Amino acid sequence: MRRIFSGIQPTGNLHLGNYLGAIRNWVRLQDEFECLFCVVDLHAITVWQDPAELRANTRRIAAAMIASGVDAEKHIVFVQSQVAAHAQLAWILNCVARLGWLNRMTQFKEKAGKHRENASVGLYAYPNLMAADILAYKATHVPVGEDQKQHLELTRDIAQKFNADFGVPLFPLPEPLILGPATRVMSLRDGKVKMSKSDASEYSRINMTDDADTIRRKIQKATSDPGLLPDTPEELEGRPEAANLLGIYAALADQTLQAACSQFAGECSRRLNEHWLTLQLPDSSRSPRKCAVWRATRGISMRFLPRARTARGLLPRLLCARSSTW
Ligand code: AQP
Repeated sequence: MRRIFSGIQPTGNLHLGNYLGAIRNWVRLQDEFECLFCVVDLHAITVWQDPAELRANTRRIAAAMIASGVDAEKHIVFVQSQVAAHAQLAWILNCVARLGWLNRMTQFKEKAGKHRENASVGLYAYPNLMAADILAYKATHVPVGEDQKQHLELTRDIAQKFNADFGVPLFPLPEPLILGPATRVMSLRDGKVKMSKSDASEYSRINMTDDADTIRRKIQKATSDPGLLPDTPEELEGRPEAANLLGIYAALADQTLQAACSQFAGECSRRLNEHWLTLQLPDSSRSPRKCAVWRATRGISMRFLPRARTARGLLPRLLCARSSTW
């Protein structure tokens, strides 16, 4: 069975990076795989979120997924915190993963920055929860952007160690699916920084809810260098902004980076940006305002979790440990 699990945090508006790095690939893979697509709100709260905003964003992200073409009738679209198996398995995996492994995670270093001592424990253990998300459903493939590759490798290490420690071939080792010419879309203000929902500058990203005028303004203001565009991708070395703009164009025009280089060789970036504007972006402003229907995933994860518990030596789950004096 080939099964996909992938998720997005409800930390703000979806942007072009989320679309090209993740959602567009989800939509394209839907016919080949059984899919679970998740709004990962437990990941979002590893950094501060306003509660009302988080609730609204959770619905908004699910609506944007559906507006982008995710088929919620055929596949499972759900909210992470509504399925207890994620947190339960994450704790078991916290006890499998090694501190040395987590210490190598670059995303924690980037997100915690200079204030490492003030970061939440959740932010540090984030990759173990991501491993639980994937392994709870025995997913075989995980479509992600380049930024999540290291976390996927960690998931494979955790699965391998669990299987070896307890002598059970319980978890398959999931394969990352990192597809297309824009697997790491960079900020429109700084080609060395990833396009991100939480970047303070609105001009750093194109949101999927931006209207045509806003997109035009953002592209016109996008940072580039004064050099002419080269013939080959290799010549983009050391030119992060030009590489980013060409990569995005190639992805949106559904062509290779080499084809985009050939098309714009000898032109300035401004000329490339004019072409950008003729390309179709997904319009998630047409998405349903409210997305209240989640197909429960309990059927899958609850059947499977007891086997992980038993392998680990834990007794069966009680629904609630309740005292009669409550
Ligand atoms: N810039 C990007 N280029 C390509 N892919 C990207 N993804 C995110 N940013 C880019 C992919 O989108 C999926 C969902 O990501 P996420 O929302 O769960 O977390 P993130 O990677 O931390 O995204 P952001 O936008 O940077 O959120 P904040 O600012 O809240 O941290 C993943 O598959 C990711 O690879």
